[in-house]
Amino acid sequence: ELLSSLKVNQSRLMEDIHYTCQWGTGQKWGKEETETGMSRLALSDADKEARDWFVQTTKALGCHTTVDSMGNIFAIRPGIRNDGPPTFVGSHLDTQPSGGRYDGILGVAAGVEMLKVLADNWVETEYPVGVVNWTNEEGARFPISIVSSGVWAGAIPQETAHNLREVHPGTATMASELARIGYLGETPASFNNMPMAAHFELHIEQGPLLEMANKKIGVVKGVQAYKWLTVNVKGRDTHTGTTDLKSRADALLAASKMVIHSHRLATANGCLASTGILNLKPGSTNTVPGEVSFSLDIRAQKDHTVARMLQHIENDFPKIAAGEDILNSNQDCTKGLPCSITINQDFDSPATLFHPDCIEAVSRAAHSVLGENSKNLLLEMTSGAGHDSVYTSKRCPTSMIFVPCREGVSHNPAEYCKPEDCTLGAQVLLQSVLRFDRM
Ligand code: HGY
Ligand code: MN
Ligand code: MN
Ligand code: MN
Repeated sequence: ELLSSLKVNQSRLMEDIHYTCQWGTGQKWGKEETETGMSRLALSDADKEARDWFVQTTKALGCHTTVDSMGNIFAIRPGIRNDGPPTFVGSHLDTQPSGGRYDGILGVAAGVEMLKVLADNWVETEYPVGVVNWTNEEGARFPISIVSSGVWAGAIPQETAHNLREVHPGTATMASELARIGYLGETPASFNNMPMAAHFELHIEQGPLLEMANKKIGVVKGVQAYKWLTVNVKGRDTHTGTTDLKSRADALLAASKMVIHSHRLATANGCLASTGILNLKPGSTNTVPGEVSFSLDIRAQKDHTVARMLQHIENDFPKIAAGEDILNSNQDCTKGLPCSITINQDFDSPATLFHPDCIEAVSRAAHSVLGENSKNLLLEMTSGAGHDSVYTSKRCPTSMIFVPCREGVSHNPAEYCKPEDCTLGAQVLLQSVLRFDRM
């Protein structure tokens, strides 16, 4: 029927993506990478400008656009009836410090494109539809990922989020930066204040599965579990030229063994363990580092695998700090003095299963968009990355749509998704929303 013939406009969609990437530092990556790279940390000046664009654009398209106390921006296009909550599409405009132009940005731009298609065709949906930009999805600048959808869902206290301190240089907080750029809204971030009939998110896969299998659309059924820890190791600052190896409490040496051990544990338990932040003090060539803190990101399909990893870590890391030879490395590595250790759990996201109705809407939409050969072009999958959809799924029916990205690379300026794949994803997103609206 008429609604299934609505088409997203590929050149307009791609133009929006690249237009909004004038705000950020992608242009610093040299000619070739200018097409793909983007650095736009949450609540930076560049993020403010991208947000301003989102607010102005959605208002011009007839939306009622509001900002909550986490800086989440909700643009709502009225429906024929407005006595029920909107069906939202959402993602994020912030990026990694050395990110790409598709992670998050594609999902928001596809939402804006949906609004444009509806406006162009004078479509009235049964209920309102909305587009949401979630704040600090990446957790790169303020180190909890999907934090603002987490506050909206009531899973993370607002105070915890507002007090989050930036990783570099460590002076600003989320609250101070929200206020500084003018995005500290008055309405408390909550599903009570901003209820949703459903949440759909289009995203690049950020992994290689779709591309390897020659598939075009991932029907995402859930998201794997992940947990973030901060490990602090305390030794003793001493002179490198006068302190023999036996007499050192070298916090970095202990931390290094822990990082290697986490990798061994991950291999043994069939999961992932990664360290992306490493701070050492005092940071001097001729002082043995007396204090180290590092991040540990653990991910697995099953909650019990993550729980088992945590048990091993809590059991083994203090032993490594104390100098026990868990890694069997002391024969060729002088045993020094013991260090002390603390392990903090900063963030925990159990495995997520999306809602069957939304998965169904995406699957049907994908079949209708992909046509005859659709069976061979679809892949049902679980997301390796976290997404705001994890938290929306706690409060409303949710699911996601994945599109392939080149070599599965993401969180890297080389991240790339073909325009025709972006378009297919946006088309499936549009059709999913329309199907759900009439469900
Ligand atoms: O998966 C992540 O860490 C991020 O939220 N995308
Ligand atoms: Mn993302
Ligand atoms: Mn990301
Ligand atoms: Mn000296």
